[in-house]
Amino acid sequence: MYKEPASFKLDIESGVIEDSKRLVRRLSDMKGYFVDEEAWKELVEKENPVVYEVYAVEQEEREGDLNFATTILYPGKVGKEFFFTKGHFHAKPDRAEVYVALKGRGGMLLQTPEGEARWIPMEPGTIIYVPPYWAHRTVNTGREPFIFLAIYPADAGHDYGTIAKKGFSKIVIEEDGEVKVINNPRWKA
Ligand code: S6P
Ligand code: ZN
Repeated sequence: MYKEPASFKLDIESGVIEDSKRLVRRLSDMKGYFVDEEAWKELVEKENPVVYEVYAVEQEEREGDLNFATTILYPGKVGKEFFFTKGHFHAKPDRAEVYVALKGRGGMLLQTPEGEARWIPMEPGTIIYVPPYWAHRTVNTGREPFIFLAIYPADAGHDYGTIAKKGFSKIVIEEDGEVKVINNPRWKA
């Protein structure tokens, strides 16, 4: 009746968790996500880079249990827009989450179902509490891989549909050598 306690090895330098499930997202997996579609197409045809990798340790979907995963989000841009993760609400939208930044520089966009957005910068040591109901996407604003750990309820699940269709109301770009969080020109409330 009791599950066996377990420990896992995280390589802090690479972000890899031993004996976890690896998922790779290439730029071609993110059609429609970036504002500059021409730049997206060009980069997909040229090198189709890996945008991020996830190393996840997941339990059966059961209330009360926990999953965790590291993400390695690579540096890069599509047009002016920094590389980011797809971003999602939880399938059970009232499930919260905790992020711990380990390496590199970046930040998190959070958004309510009504489209109210927040930007929180992240550096090694930053811990973010993602409250229930907020969609979340991470962005690499640096020049090296941005690595973080996420801990989330085993029954949270992922709802990618809304964000895939509408995106976030803010985007994160580089302009004049600066990181800027601006309104998404394609956003419709
Ligand atoms: C899971 C957690 C992270 C993300 C990962 C990739 O709830 O938020 O492990 O899954 O950073 O992002 P995404 O949006 O493609 O799932
Ligand atoms: Zn999540």
